[in-house]
Amino acid sequence: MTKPALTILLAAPRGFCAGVDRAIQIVELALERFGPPIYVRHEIVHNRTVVESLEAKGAIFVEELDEVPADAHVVFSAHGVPKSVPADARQRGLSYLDATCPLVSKVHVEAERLHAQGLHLLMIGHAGHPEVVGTMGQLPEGAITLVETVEDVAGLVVPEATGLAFITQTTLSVDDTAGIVAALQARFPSIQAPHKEDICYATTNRQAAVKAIAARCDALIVIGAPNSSNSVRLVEVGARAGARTALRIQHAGELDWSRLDGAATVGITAGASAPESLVEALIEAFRQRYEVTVEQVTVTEERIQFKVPRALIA
Ligand code: 10E
Ligand code: SF4
Repeated sequence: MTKPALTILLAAPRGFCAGVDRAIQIVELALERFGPPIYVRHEIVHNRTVVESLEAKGAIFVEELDEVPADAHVVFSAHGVPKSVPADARQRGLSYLDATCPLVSKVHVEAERLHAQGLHLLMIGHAGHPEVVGTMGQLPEGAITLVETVEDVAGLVVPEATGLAFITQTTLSVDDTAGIVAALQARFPSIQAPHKEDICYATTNRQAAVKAIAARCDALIVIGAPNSSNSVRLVEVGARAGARTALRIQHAGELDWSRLDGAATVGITAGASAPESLVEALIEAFRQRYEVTVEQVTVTEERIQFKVPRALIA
């Protein structure tokens, strides 16, 4: 039986960003340098394939420092940690490595700088996400107010007679955030914006690549974990930009093929924490069922790389 024809539009850039690459390298280098086990506080990045491959090499993932034995090495995840976490580690005499993405650390530094100027901060982000917990935890309790939606803006209660500034999570929807910022500026005309955009280059580029293919897609498939904020945003962006169906899967095995019935063009992308091997396996699964033509659509080339801490370089 002949297979039906299918065009795959492959979004580029997709998948690993420089911060994820660096964080994984930190765990791998720590395993080589100090030997297993290396403890990692929280999933190093939000992806089971990454976590399981590091576990196979001797990493042990925990949620809190009290699960780490006294003489162990521990790595903090790419999402960043509140100030209390390294303080706690020092107090317990633990050796720690911080795999926080430099672009998240940049927001941390910015929060401190704005706070030192006497400003009250509004953080645009998602409640409970580890990056938000980490960034809000750079300042004393009450110094930052979280804003999740445009609707939140009208009801915000902020200290009177204090200037305001806003910061954001790095992985937000560029368009939704612009809407929230506009609402903040309408209500608080003198609010200060970050020196440089907090939404990072990888988030911006992956969303732009999805927008470039979405209108041509009968279905858009995003590879990423349910707790991966940037991956979930890519599904929303794709649906809004015209993909007839937009869905997220962790790997090819999770795909419900019935959702692709009648599809002639399928878009594929991957969140910043999803390895390219998962994309390759998905394309291979398509090849089993369809006569596939792959067309890569590249909106920009990424060359950015971050250095790993010196202490890990032999
Ligand atoms: O849930 P997120 O998108 O923040 O995290 P992720 O691990 O899926 O992707 C990497 C993004 C980081 C570390 C946050 N800037
Ligand atoms: Fe860093 Fe952006 Fe990647 Fe987050 S998504 S780890 S901020 S480069």
